[in-house]
Amino acid sequence: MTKPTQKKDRIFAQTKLPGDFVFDETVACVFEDMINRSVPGYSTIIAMIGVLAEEYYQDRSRIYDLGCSLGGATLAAVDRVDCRDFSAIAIDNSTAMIDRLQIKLKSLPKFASKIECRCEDLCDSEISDASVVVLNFTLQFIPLAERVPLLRKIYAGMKPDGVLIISEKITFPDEKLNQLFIEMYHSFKENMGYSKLEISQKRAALEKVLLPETLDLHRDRLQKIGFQSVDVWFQCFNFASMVAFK
Ligand code: GEK
Repeated sequence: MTKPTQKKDRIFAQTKLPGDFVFDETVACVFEDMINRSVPGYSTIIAMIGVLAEEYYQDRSRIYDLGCSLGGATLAAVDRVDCRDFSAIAIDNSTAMIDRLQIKLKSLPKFASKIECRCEDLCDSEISDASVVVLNFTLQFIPLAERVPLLRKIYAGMKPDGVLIISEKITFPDEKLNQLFIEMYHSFKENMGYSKLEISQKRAALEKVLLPETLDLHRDRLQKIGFQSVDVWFQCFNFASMVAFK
């Protein structure tokens, strides 16, 4: 069995024709490098998802990783609840991502039988008996009108005291702060080795598909749906991660 290789992200290094960003094979084969160099604090967030899963996973319940990509958050969570009898469901609508995750799981036999991979649109997914639900930089790609129905479905499928972890790129109502955090983020990306061309071409490709919202909007929406104790546990520039309890 050949392990899927991961390459350096050079997708936007040459001038490209305009087009929307898609999670295809080209992205899947550089994804680890791309997300680590593009999301400030990604490795910290992944590690802390493991810590939160260990704390809030309830016996005989399920862990859901919605928009799992290559399973970074799934594996961090299951690694921390490994001594308990768990079941995890990793969902993504990108065939390229799910195929790679399934191949990766073949080399991790102790987890393979306990992690179900589903290639489907998470807006159509069934969610039940969940004590830990992860939306790690996924909600931002869901059309705005589908976010409330999706979050309601997640809430309905969760057990009392279960935790939802939502990480997102965010926007700020104060235009000066918004600009400042975007500029700081672009400096971060330059420090991570991306050129100005790569940064601007990726930004243009994401413009219509990654739709960020404010932290206030996230908090209000989650509370209106019924979640309690909602707040941010991580923030760096225009990236944040929140917890919300049922
Ligand atoms: C991580 N959580 O490494 N249904 C299912 N999957 C979707 C949908 C949808 N409607 N829309 C987007 N996706 C991961 C990182 S990446 C974030 C998540 C990023 C999937 C999409 O295919 C992609 O794999 C993932 O959501 C977003 O912790 O690249 O910024």
